[in-house]
Amino acid sequence: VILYDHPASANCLKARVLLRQLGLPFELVTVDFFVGATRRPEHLARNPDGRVPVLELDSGEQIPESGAILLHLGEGTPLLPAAGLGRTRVYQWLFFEQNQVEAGLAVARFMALTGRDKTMPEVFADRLAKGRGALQALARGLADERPFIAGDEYSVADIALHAYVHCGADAGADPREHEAVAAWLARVEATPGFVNDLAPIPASGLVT
Ligand SMILES: N[C@@H](CCC(=O)N[C@@H](CS)C(=O)NCC(=O)O)C(=O)O
Repeated sequence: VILYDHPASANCLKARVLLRQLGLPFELVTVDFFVGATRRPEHLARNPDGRVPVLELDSGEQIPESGAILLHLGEGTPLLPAAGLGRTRVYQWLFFEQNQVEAGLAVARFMALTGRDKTMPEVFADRLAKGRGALQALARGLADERPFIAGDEYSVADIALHAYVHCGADAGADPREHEAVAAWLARVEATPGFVNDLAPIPASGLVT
């Protein structure tokens, strides 16, 4: 398989973590969104929404959206429960990740690390508040003392949430202020084969 990727994207990190934990061989192709490469025709043909990650299967089929990639690769593995309430819990947290964590914390972090917090302070404050709310919700979700977010077993929902939660302090929202979140992050990072190779945002991403 090919992963159309960017090393500084935590949405892409989700797919890299799962591919490695499943021991699947893959080729990484960087699509540099800092120079507009995600919006060129060849990438829009892979993903109508013009973003990474996109997973290309050996059949040539292409799968955009980090959550869809996790679900596709997780099928039939211990990281995705069989259909039923267990799987529904995984969906619950995957949708939460996209609506609250990705749209709040991830955007606030990107803005803070690229100087857009200064050029668009009201947008930044809004996204940061949303991100802080997401961390509080996650802490409540972990308060039942089960080890992982969807229950007793590590799942693709943990991989999805880890991506932008673990680096929330970059946005000014430290996830480790919540004891339950800190302990969960440590458990996720200790799962076999977990590699966090999220790269720093390149200088070309900074607003001048
Ligand atoms: N909902 C998508 C979001 C993907 C996304 O926002 N990707 C960013 C990088 S983290 C991107 O490709 N941005 C470039 C662009 O918008 O052109 C997912 O979860 O995969």
